Amino acid sequence: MAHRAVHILRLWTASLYSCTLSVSFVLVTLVAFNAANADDVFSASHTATASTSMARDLRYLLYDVNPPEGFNLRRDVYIRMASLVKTLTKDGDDWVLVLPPWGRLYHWQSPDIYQLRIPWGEFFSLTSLQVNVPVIEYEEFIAENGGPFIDQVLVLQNYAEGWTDGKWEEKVDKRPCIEKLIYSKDKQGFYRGWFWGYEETRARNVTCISAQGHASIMAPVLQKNITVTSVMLDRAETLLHDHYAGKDYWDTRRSMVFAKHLRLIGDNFRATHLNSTDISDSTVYSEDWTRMKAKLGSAKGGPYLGVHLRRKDFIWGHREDVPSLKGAVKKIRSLMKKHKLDKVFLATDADGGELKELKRLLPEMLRFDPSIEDLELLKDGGVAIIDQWICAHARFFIGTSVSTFSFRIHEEREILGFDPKTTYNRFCGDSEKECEQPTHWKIVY
Ligand SMILES: Nc1nc2c(ncn2[C@@H]2O[C@H](COP(=O)(O)OP(=O)(O)O)[C@@H](O)[C@H]2O)c(=O)[nH]1
Ligand SMILES: *[C@@H]1O[C@H](CO)[C@@H](O)[C@H](O)[C@H]1NC(C)=O
Ligand SMILES: *[C@@H]1O[C@H](CO)[C@@H](O)[C@H](O)[C@H]1NC(C)=O
Ligand SMILES: *[C@@H]1O[C@H](CO)[C@@H](O)[C@H](O)[C@H]1NC(C)=O
Repeated sequence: MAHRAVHILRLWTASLYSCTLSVSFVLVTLVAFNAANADDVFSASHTATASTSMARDLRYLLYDVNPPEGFNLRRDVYIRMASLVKTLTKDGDDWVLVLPPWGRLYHWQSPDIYQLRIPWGEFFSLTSLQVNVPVIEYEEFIAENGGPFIDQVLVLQNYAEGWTDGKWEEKVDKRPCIEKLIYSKDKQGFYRGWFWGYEETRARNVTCISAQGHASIMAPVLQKNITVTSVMLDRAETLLHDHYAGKDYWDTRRSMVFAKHLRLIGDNFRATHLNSTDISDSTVYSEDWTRMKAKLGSAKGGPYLGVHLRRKDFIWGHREDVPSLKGAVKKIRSLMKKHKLDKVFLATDADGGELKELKRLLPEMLRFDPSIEDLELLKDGGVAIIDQWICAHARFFIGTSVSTFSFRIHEEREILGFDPKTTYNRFCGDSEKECEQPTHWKIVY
């Protein structure tokens, strides 16, 4: 429990610091921030402690993802790992999923902000996640495990020979590592690696596994071949979904409730700038995700157009399916007119120069633009979530082609009960011939 207390203390200090320094959002929000986190932290700790003392053979599944992958693809990999844990526990074994701390993400570029070793509780509601599968934060794992040691790291990779005979089949085999290991042995014979910035973490053993198939293909390996207590799957994105958009997928997705303080800040922005409240917009949210079962078309949404305009690496490749700023603004204006909306909320990762140009082309656009003090508190991940939350409550939404950031907004709107016509829309490239619109994935309850 000790480090938990420290964690809470740290959050308090951060908040107080922010209050005195900045004209922060709303005091109420900050208080809620602490309450939400403290709540989550205690219950997580409680659950895990209870299970350790009772179960004889509690085992830990850790995982990490290819470093360049962004926040929202990582959220998708979580769903695959949760699915694997469900398979493992179905067979009567006691497994807990250790949440990989957030940090050093390629897109989190706000300068001079400490963004390392961020626990999941800062972005998601841990109590909500735990209703779905047993999860704990990494620091809790260290405490329960008696130190920063991971028994076995399995580096997942494809097959060196590719698909044999061009035929797809599900398989998993112990194989020599194809790429150079990003782990190295220290003087004591332990393996050192990135481990989310926890320099003191060590692995006792690292081996490579070629895997081709859905996440649960790893279950027999983890049950039979490997008997140690803690196993980490690195490059976990190698594994596919057990059943994309099936009930299990949606259960996990629905359990990924954003942390309350972030939702409150988003709601406050909606109320202040967009005349949008849950009651008037029919988007009433239940804290308990298992009770959220809104009928499609029941949500009305706030009187604004929600836009996710992905830039940066999406335009550097001169992709055909991404519009110019001019093209995007033209589409935004036409949608505002068509849906009789005079407000537009824009979420974007556009850089300084592009933002200036956007402001010139679309002076009335509203953005969530935190002060540096608020950014320190929320971090790039929190700001991204607030952007997504506001877009998720718009009467009409348009996103960017194949952006997982946009996909996660689609899902959030599906959960809230929006008519699919208002959700599954994307910008087309200026000269894109066949501009296929995103697929509607219905929730399976
Ligand atoms: N706040 C904010 N961040 C964004 C936005 N678009 C992209 N980003 C950042 O860029 C990252 C994009 O990576 P990812 O989430 O994997 O989505 P994808 O690359 O669009 O599929 C996000 O995680 C954010 O950090 C946006 O509209 N608002
Ligand atoms: C697991 O063990 C079985 C039986 O000993 C063996 O055939 C198989 O190759 C092993 N799989 C891996 C991935 O090590
Ligand atoms: C490392 O793990 C592999 C695969 O589980 C195992 O075959 C090997 O014996 C282990 N090495 C050590 C030194 O424990
Ligand atoms: C805000 O929305 C309500 C309906 O929900 C409407 O009656 C009111 O006129 C709106 N206020 C403004 C300032 O647009």
